[in-house]
Amino acid sequence: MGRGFPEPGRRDDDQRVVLHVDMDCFYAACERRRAPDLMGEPVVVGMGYEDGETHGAVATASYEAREHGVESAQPISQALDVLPRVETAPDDYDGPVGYYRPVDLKYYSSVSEEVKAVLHDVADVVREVSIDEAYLDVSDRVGWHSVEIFARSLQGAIEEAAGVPASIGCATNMATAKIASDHDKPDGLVVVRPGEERAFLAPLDVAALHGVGPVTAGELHGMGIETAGDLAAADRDALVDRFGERGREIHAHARGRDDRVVEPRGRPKSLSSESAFTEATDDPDRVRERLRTLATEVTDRCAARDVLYKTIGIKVVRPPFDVNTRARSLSGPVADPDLVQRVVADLVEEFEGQRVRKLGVRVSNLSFDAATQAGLDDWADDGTDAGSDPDSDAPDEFRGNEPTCGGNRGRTRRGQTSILDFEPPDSGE
Ligand code: TTP
Ligand code: MG
Repeated sequence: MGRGFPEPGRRDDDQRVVLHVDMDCFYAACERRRAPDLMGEPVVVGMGYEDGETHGAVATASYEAREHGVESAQPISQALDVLPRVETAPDDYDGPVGYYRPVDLKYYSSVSEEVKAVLHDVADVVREVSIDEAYLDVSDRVGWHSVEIFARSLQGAIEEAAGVPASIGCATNMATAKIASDHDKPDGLVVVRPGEERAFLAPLDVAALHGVGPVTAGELHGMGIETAGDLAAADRDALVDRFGERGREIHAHARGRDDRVVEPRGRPKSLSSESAFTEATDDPDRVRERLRTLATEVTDRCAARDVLYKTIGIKVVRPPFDVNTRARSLSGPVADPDLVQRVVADLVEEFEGQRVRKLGVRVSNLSFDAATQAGLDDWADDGTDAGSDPDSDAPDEFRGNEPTCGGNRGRTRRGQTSILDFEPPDSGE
């Protein structure tokens, strides 16, 4: 605070809610997703571990493997020394063994797409940073009073949709959120509330700070500045003398300040909303009403982002897990909420009288150029099953936002859990 009025179009820092999402041992988690037997086992993903090979490095290791000293970027020979392969460990060896897998970037990218789709569904401002990392500005979606439950729900939604675990850091700025996401891995959730930044960072080594690489960290240590707390308390002018403009920057980061705005990068492939009934219903009015609400949520988000869509779909889940998707495509992209409502109402007709547990609305084949909007009268009906639509994603890629576990998840007005239903922040926070 004390920085005067926020610039137009941007909030005061104390009101911003920035999340940093970083997947836990991502490549290893992907391997576990397709081979659940590996759950709880030491898994190493890397190259060069086959017999006869000598070169290669560890891409990542599960936390169980890390306990034995295996880590990213380590020569694979070193990993094999401390954690021999289960397949080739000598008969008389009774130490720990690891499950080694080669890097399959194509598969990890596809899992990453599923994760990113969830992120785009819960936040309008998403900055994709790498295959397993993104920043979200969710200031318009959640206030500090409910950020923890929002982030827990997001972890649940990612796990449900993509089958891999994430750690999340929440703070008023990017630099602090990133450190927070790393602070309690795996499955970590660390919330640094406004005003707590400096105290949270103080005990950490300066090397943990954004902008402090190994060389700078060494120089700072040489100056007697070991922790972020030391750096925050150091004389800023002396830092500027030594490191130039960067001295000012790292001093600010050590104090938990970072003025960077979360600039969006990376685009969603689809936008969807889902919600579950507390108990399955066959009441057509309730089903239609719920779909209207979901369709409005989705088209509002499209409008906010200037997104056009070519395919409109619904998902109908009958108890217990019978997932049905239906979709229709236009010949060209449009942005037409009324049309979405009509199509959705049309598509759900075949389910009339059936018991429904969960519903979803999705638009896909997105286009981000408003100038490309086509006429509305030129429909191409895909038939009823989205699976037959070559442009359509597989049904299990339908993005939801309903967390899987109850307990500490958010309850909404309509009685079901949904992380899109959080109130905007209190103005005072
Ligand atoms: P990270 O997020 O750095 O690591 P991680 O997700 O494996 O583990 P953590 O729980 O600590 O976040 O990197 C993401 C992926 O990038 C990782 O799974 C594998 C790949 N990677 C490499 O291939 N080489 C490397 O040196 C590092 C650091 C990562
Ligand atoms: Mg990671």
